[in-house]
Amino acid sequence: MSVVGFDVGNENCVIAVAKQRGIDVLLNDESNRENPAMVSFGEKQRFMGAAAAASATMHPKSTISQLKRLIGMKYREPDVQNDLRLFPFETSEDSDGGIQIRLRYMGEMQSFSPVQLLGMLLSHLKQIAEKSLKTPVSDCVIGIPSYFTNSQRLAYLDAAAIAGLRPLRLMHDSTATALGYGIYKTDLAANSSPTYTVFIDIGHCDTQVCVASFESGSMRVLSHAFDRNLGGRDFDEVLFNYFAVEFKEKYSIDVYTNTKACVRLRASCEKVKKVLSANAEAPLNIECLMDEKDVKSFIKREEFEKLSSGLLERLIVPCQKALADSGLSLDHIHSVELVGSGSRIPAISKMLSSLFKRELGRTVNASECVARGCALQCAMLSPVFRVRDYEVQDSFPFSIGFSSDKGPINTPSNEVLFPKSQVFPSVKVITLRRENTFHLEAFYANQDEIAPDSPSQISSFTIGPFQISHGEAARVKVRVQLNLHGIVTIDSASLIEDHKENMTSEETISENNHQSSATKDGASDPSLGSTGNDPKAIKRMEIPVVQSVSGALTKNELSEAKQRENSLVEQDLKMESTKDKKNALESFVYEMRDKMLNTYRSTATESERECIARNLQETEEWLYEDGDDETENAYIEKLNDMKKLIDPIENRFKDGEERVQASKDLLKTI
Ligand code: ATP
Ligand code: K
Ligand code: MG
Repeated sequence: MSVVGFDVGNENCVIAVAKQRGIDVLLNDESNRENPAMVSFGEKQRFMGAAAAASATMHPKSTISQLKRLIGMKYREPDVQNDLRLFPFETSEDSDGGIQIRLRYMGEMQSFSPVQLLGMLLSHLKQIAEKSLKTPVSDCVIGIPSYFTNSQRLAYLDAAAIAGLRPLRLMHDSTATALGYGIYKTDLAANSSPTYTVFIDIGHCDTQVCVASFESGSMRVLSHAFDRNLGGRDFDEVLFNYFAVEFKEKYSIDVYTNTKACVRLRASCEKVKKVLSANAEAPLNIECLMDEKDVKSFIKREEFEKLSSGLLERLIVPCQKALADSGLSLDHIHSVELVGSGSRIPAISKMLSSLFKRELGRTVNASECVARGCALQCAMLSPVFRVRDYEVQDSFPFSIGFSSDKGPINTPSNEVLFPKSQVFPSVKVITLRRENTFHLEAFYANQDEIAPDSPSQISSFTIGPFQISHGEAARVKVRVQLNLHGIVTIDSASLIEDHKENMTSEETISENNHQSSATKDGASDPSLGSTGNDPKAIKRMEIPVVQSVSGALTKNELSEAKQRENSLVEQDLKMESTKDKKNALESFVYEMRDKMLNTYRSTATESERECIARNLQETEEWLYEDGDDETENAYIEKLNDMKKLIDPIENRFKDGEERVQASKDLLKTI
């Protein structure tokens, strides 16, 4: 069993694996360490990763990237609507308010959900890992942004299930980075005060900041902050708009009206941005961008920095927020680590360096740290691997409340069951008095913490039915868990028989944080099934709990999705093997043409040579015309027909060879 960590980015995916001597990043077929986060549909087959990126400009409307932006989201959320304006593919709203991506495949319009598409991408990453490790891959840890909501987390688990992966943990990207940083920090003395580090990850679409404290043998995340909508692509967009305006004047073309032109200009702007990271100016040349016009321009770094000053300023906000929420001041911070390839713009490190009043640290591998941290965490959670004890405490960035159908559940902190910055996984036990079946709702308690206009409900739970004795309301204990993935669940509900002195307590909440750290066995709690921390209570009976969550697939939907994936895989394989058969025929034609001219020249008769030459010519023409897109069998048949013509000559030639060899052997023995 292998131990794998996946960083699924909006632009790049990285796969890391834990081995006895350390963490390795896996290479793909092109020997690259980064895999484009893309899925592309050709006419009859899908392309993933690097192959998808290669087909992106050819199939702009059926190449999907930035899937993380859509996963677990509702169609009408403002962030989704903003993104959809930029994406070249077609979308629609499904009956549950979710997103459907519509594209042409196998000659008709087909719809796919973001979960289905992410499943394809994960399955591709899994294949790369399996090919490289030569063993099946299932257990893994997958990085996720800390700002992911419950439904985004659930959608990730569904996508992983479609791909046949079993995530031992969905891990916050920055926590993974911090783990990879901390576990090798052996210079921390056991009794000295903690070291505080700020991690800033600027990706393609987002910025995540976290403050972590490190002690010998443990780390703890103190705060997470983020800007969901600020990353490398926003800098591309600044350039895109700049050139779009320029080209309208200079060439009278409006790229906004042309999907393909938009895709190509955006890709070029990203390149310009990268060139500007190392050079004072960068050229931009695109042939035949639209209306058969070539465009030509250039931009200076100074100008780019001026255009992106608003973005640079916005970067300050999550940095300051993370620091404020950590309760630390700037003097406490030992180092600031900048990661994510979006941060390679020189103006960014300049600005952050002056904000934090220091040189930025360079300890961490900026593009691999998330995957490496995930692989480490997977090793720590996996039963097959031994890692030295190291405690990881993460904090949850949202407050979560619970209410019942009798109104809010009173807690000391006003409806909030898990306050913001709660260490998780975490279990809390709610005690309620009820006569019959009741409902509980989990929700985000502070709308300011989640995206604007994002739904605040998380899950609803039906608890019951149950029987009460003496016609009196019974005490029900409900164990609520914020689990290792950051997903809210109810583990169990039980009817409690209690002693008289406890009858006065109406609604209470007790903490049960045995498993607040994510070390081994983090997913199971030894006290599960007991009654929380109330020693006088005696459990009388388990009560059924039915959970209805928004965003998760039902069992049936999941198995349908897996089936659909299987048939897509089958079609891809069929096309791959068709391509192989076509290539085999093509090489046969070239090989035989050569052999007829050389090797078999004297073996074949003139009429044979003429006939075969004609056939080879016809087959070659067929391959370029009618036979360009044929079935696997058509290529096999053609090849067999050709072989039938050539076999007699080949046999005669072999016989001749054997006779020559035999006489040589005979000579030797004499
Ligand atoms: P996310 O974290 O948003 O999911 P990701 O992890 O895929 O995305 P990264 O791979 O960390 O993102 O960074 C990708 C971004 O980095 C892209 O916007 C890319 O253009 C940008 N980038 C890569 N190299 C450079 C460079 N040399 N200069 C500037 N930007 C760069
Ligand atoms: K990445
Ligand atoms: Mg990233």
